[in-house]
Amino acid sequence: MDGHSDDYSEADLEVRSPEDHAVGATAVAVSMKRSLERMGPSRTARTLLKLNQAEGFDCTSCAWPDPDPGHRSVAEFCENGAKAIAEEATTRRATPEFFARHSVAELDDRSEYWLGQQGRITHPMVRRPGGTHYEPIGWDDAFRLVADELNGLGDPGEATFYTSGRASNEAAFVYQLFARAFGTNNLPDCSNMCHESTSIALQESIGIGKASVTLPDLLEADVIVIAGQNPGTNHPRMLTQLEHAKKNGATILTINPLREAGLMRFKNPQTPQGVLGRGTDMSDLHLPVRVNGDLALFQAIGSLLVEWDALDHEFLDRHTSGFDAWREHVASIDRDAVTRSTGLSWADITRAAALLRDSRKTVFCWAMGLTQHRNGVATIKEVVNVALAQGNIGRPGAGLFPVRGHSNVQGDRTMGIWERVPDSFLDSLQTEFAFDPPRAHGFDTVDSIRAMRDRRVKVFVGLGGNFLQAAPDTDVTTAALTGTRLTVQISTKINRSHLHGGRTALILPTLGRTERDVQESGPQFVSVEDSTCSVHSSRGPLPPASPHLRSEVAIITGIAEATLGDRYGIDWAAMRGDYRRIRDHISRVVTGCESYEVNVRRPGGFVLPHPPRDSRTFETASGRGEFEVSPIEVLEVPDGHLLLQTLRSHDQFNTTIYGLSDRYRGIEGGRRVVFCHREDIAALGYTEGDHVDLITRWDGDEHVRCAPGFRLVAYDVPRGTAAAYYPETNPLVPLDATALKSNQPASKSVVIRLGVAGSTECDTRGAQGAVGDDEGHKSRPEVSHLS
Ligand SMILES: Nc1nc2c(c(=O)[nH]1)N[C@H]1C(S)=C(S)[C@@H](COP(=O)(O)OP(=O)(O)OC[C@H]3O[C@@H](n4cnc5c(=O)[nH]c(N)nc54)[C@H](O)[C@@H]3O)O[C@H]1N2
Ligand SMILES: Nc1nc2c(c(=O)[nH]1)N[C@H]1C(S)=C(S)[C@@H](COP(=O)(O)OP(=O)(O)OC[C@H]3O[C@@H](n4cnc5c(=O)[nH]c(N)nc54)[C@H](O)[C@@H]3O)O[C@H]1N2
Ligand code: SF4
Ligand SMILES: [Mo]
Repeated sequence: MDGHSDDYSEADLEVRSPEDHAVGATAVAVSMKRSLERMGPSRTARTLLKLNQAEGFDCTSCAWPDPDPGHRSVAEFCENGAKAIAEEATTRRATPEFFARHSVAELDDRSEYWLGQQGRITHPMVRRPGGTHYEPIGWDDAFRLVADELNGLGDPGEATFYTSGRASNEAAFVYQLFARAFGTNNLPDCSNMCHESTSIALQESIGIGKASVTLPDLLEADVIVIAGQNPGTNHPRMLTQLEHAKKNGATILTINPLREAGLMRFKNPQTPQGVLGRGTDMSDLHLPVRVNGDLALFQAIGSLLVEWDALDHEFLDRHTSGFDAWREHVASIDRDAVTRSTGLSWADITRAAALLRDSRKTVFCWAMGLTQHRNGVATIKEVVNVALAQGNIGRPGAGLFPVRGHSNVQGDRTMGIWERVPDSFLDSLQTEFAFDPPRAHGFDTVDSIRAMRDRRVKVFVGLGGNFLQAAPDTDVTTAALTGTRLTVQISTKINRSHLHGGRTALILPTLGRTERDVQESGPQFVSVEDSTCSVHSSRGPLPPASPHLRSEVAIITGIAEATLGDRYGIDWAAMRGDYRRIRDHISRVVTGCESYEVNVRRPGGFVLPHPPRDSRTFETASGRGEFEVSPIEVLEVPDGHLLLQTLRSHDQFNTTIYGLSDRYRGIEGGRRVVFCHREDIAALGYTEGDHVDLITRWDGDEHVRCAPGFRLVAYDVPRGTAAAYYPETNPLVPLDATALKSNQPASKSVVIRLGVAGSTECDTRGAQGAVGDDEGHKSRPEVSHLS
C-alpha cells in the first residue's frame, strides 16, 4: 500500500445506539481532524476561511444557499462541507508512478474508500486497448485521440456526454455547446438520477422546475414540511436556518421512514446553548411514513384541507386550473388504501393536516425520499396540489423547496445540460453561434446505459462524476461502459469508473474548485447557482494539485478544437483564455442572465427570475398552476420480501466514501449493513447481527440481482421496509425500474428478499465493492450461520 491509510475490513464494524441529535461539538472536532489529516494546518486555514465567503469559493458539497453577504459568519460551513474540501484539497497524489505500480485489475480489488484515499490525479493517463495499466499521455495526444474516435463515429448520436453537478456554469456552458456543435443532445447528467422527478413535475404544474423560495422565506414560515430529506447529513447548514425559523415561531413537520438525528434535535456549535445545553428540538411532529407512502399521505392531507375548507379560494380562482377535479378525487379518498400505503394512522395524518390548516405560510422541502420512486413525479405533483390549495406559492414565507444535491447541479441545467432542453434555448444558441443545433431529444442517463449496452453508443465522455457507481444496475452499467470504444473521464480523483473503461480509457485530470485557475488573460473565476436560484462567483485559493492539471473549461475547449477545428467559427481558444467571453455568450443565450458579468461579480451575486415566485405567473399549458389527479398506488410487497430504500451515510459524498462513521445512526467502521425492523428480522427467521445477501428479481427477468454480505441491524424503520447504503446496493436497482415520466431510477423502492450470506445465488467473488479483508482486498463476506 502506498503509505496512506489502509483499506478497511468489515470485520471491524461496530453497531451502537443511534444518536438523538445532530452536530454539537463532535461535528466540529471531526471536521478539524479530517481537515488537518488530509490538508495540514496551512491549507486548512487557507481553505476553510474562504469557504462560502463572498470573495471566496463555493462549497463543493451540497447546493444549500448562503446567507446574504452581511449575514455570514466567519465559519460559514459545516462538518460535511469541511470533509468535502479536505477530500479535494488533500496533499496526497496519485502520480504516474502510482499507476505504474498498480494494475487496473489490482485497483479494482480495492474499496471505493481506498481509491479515494490515493489522492489527486496529477497527469493525463490512458489505458490502451488490451493494456493492464494506465500510462501517462500528453494533453495534445489525448485530445487528438478523443477527436479521432468522435470523428470516426457514423453518427454524432453514437457519443454521450455525461455531467456531474459539480461543474461550473462556465464549464457546463462550453460542454453543452460542444456536444450540440458536434451534433447531439445526448447530455445525461446526475440530475437524471436525482431531482429529475422534481424537474418534470414542477415544469408541468407550475411552469418552472426550480424552488419558489429564497432563504428569507424559510425564516418567515409558519410551518416547514421536510419530506424525504436528511438535512443533518446532506444539507447541514439547513439546520442553522431551521433553528432561526423555530426561534421566529415556525413549526416543523417531518415525514421520513427514519427518525434521522438532524430532524430531531440540533446542537448548534456556534452558540453556547448548542455546545453546553440541550440544543433546539427540531421536529414538532414526525410521521414515520412507510417507504413510498408519500403520494397517499399528501392526498390524504389534501382531502382534510378540502373537508375543512382550509383553502385559499381567491388564489384558486385567479391562479389555478383543475381544482374541481382534484377536490372531487380527494373527497372520495380510500382511507384504507392510505393506511396501507403510509403505515400511518388517520389520527396522525389528521394532526399533520391540522398544522397546515392553521398555517398561513408553509414551505415544503423535499429531496431524494420523494423523487427516487416509480411514482416520484405524481408524488411531487401531489405536494404541489396541497401547496396550491392553500395559495402557498408566490407568497413571502411560503413555497416549494426541492433541496438540490450537488453544489451546481441546478446551474448546469440552467446552462443547457439537459437531454430535453426546451426549443427556446436551442433557438438562442442558434442565433448566438450561427449553427443549427440538433432538435431531437438526446439520451438521459438510463437511456445512455441502454444505448451503450446495445452498442448504439460507442463513446462515453464524463465531465466529473462516477457514472459506474452512481448509476443503477451496476453489472449492466459495467458491461455497458466496457463495451464502448472509448471512455473519457474528466476527474479529480480515482474512482471505479476509471477501472471499467472502454476499449481505450482516458483520465483527464482537472483543477478543482479549491484551486486557482489562471489562463492567458490572467486569474479566472467561475460561477455557480444554488438551490434557491441564486448565482454567484467562486474563486479557488490554493495552488493547483499538480502543474499538469487543466481547468474543466480548458479540457473541454481542447477537445472541442481538436474535434471540430474551426467549424461554425466558434472561438474555443478565446473562451478558454478569458472566461468573460463565455459569460458574454451566457448573457445572450440563457434567459435571466442578461448583464451576467456584472451581476455575478456583485458580492452574493444575483437571483434568477422565477415567475411563480416573483409574480404568481405560471408558464404552463393553461397559464395557471395546474392541479393533477393521481390514483393512489399501494406498493404491495410479496410475503417474505422487504421494500428497500438506498441512502447516504454521514461519511460519504455520493460515491466518494470519506470515512466509515455513520455516527448519527450508530454505525462505525464499516458500511455493509442493512437496517430492518426488529420484528421483521425475527419474522424472516434471522437474528440481529446475522450476515445476509440482498437479492432482487425484476418482473419477468430471469437474471437475479445480488448484493452480498450485509449485516442485519435492528433499527426503527417501518415494518416491511429496509434501508442500506448507496452505492453498495446499486447492483440491486434494475435498470428498467424507473419513475414514470422522469425515467429516474427508483432507487428508494427496491423489492428485495434476504438470503443467508454465502448460501444464495449471489456470487460474492465478482461483486462490486464486496467486503474487504484486512488488506482491503475483496473477499467472501464473513458468514454467521443461522442457529
Ligand atoms: N454529506 C453529503 N451531502 C450531500 C450528499 C452526500 O452524499 N453527502 N449528496 C448530495 C446529493 S447529490 C443529494 S441528491 C442530496 C441528497 O440528500 P437526501 O435526499 O437527504 O439524501 P438520501 O440519503 O438519499 O435520503 C434522504 C432521506 O429520504 C428518506 N426516505 C427514503 N425513502 C423515503 C420515502 O419513501 N418517503 C420519505 N418521506 N422519505 C424517504 C431517507 O430515510 C433519508 O432520510 O444530498 C447532497 N448532499
Ligand atoms: N442507489 C442509489 N443510487 C444513486 C442515488 C441514491 O440515492 N441511491 N443518488 C443519485 C444521485 S442523487 C446522484 S446526484 C448521483 C451522483 O452521481 P455522480 O455525480 O456521478 O457521482 P459523485 O459520486 O458525486 O462523483 C464523484 C466523482 O467526481 C469527480 N470529481 C469530484 N470533483 C470534481 C470536479 O471538481 N471536477 C470534475 N471534473 N470531477 C470531479 C471525482 O473524480 C469523484 O470520483 O448518484 C445517484 N445514484
Ligand atoms: S451545508 Fe452544504 S454547501 Fe453548506 S457548507 Fe455544508 S456541505 Fe457545504
Ligand atoms: Mo443528487
